Amino acid sequence: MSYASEVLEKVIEKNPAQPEFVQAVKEVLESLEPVFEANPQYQSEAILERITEPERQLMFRVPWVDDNGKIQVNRGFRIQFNSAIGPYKGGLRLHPSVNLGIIKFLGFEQIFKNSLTGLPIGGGKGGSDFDPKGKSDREVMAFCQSFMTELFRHIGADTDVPAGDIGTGAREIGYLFGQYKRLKNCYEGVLTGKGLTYGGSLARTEATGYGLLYMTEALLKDHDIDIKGKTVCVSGAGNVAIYATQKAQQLGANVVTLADSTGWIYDAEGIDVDAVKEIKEVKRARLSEYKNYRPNAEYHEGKFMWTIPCDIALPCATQNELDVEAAQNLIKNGVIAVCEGANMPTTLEATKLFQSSNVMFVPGKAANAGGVATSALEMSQNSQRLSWTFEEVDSKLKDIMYNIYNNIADAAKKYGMEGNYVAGANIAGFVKVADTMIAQGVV
Ligand code: NDP
Ligand code: 2IT
Repeated sequence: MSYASEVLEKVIEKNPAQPEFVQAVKEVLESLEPVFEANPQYQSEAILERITEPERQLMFRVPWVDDNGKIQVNRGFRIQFNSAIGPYKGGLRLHPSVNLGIIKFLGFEQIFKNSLTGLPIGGGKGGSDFDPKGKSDREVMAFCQSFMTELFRHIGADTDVPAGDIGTGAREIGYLFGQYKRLKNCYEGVLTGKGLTYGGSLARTEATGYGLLYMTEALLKDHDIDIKGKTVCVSGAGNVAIYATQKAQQLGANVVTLADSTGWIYDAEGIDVDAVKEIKEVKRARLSEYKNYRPNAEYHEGKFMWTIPCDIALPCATQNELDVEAAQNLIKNGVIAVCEGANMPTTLEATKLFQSSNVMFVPGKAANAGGVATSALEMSQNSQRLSWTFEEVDSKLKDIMYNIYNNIADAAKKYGMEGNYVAGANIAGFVKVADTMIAQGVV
């Protein structure tokens, strides 16, 4: 049995009932097989056994009082997965589906993603099964303050720097930062995605979506394809989806779909981003309202939007949203590229189907790395006590995404898997962390 299969078996045995974590580990380990054959030191140093075990796992009670005076209890998580190349870094997800396995899968992905950015950040992730939907601002604040009342002792600007993810946006980061500062009596860049008046970076809000499009553009350019005039399907209707849509439009593509957790919209003339921002960011409402802004658009309940023909598919909602059936539809309709804005939105089987059908496929850990990369730029600005202009940050983001593309393409080529960006991303992300772990001894 190969080293990778041996460790995968142990991971499955040691982490029952964590299917998303096992899925993320399987994808990485399988594509690293040629690296282990060529580099036996990774096995003798037990790098895989170490890298699949979080350095620290925190799980805690989050009690808060709702608007009816009733006590609610949620579960909080922070997984400090790997700090070889820098302080733990990664978002906080607030969604009722959150459990230990989901946060571990996200933290594991984050190790390699953060490595790919070329910046000094380790991997971490956290969150809670708290559902911000339908809660008042006061309830969200009460939850955030309680969550931080435990978390503050475990984080810090040089230790662990959380940020946003599903359900955690500017409002939540504000409440979390306020409570951290109060408890620690210290004004430091302990979170990213902060407001511009208290250490936030210009372009962080846009960064994940914009970065996804810089990656898509780099990929297409390398294959002599112009993104201009292409039809694009985006799923999700949150931070990543909205700014992916905006940048795709700026690059001359036509984005025709978006989706939230209850339904999806099809607008053949192109999505009206301002309307979506008002519905999702200001009103915190459902996409079904889009028809009030654009009467010619269609709204459908459910999840079957991948039946709409497109050249480029950008899944930007959540894990495993794009399955084999969706992939079959996309392939039948002539899709040429799939770039993941969300974390692991494509199932393993659907990913393999795209690859065997010669659809260009860039995994989330490379394609959505622009968000965390810009978070690292926010950390740099905080350390310098300076703020860079939007243009400065955006141009650094673009360079980072083009570099990631070149690095993952080269890594795949080096191991004889040209065009396999899943393998390329895993190899390029892994090697740097693994070599650093060896240099730092058995820790
Ligand atoms: P948001 O909370 O802003 O938006 C998530 C969107 O996806 C919402 O429109 C939501 O619908 C929709 N959605 C559909 N189905 C689900 C589901 N089952 N669970 C959760 N959401 C669902 O999150 P982001 O845009 O920030 O994140 C989207 C994805 O991108 C996630 O996978 C995240 O991990 C990843 N990501 C985010 C980064 C960032 O900087 N924010 C960076 C890198 C990756 P509804 O509106 O109905 O809730
Ligand atoms: O998945 C991710 O990379 C994020 N949610 C962003 C993390 C960050 O620290 O900016």
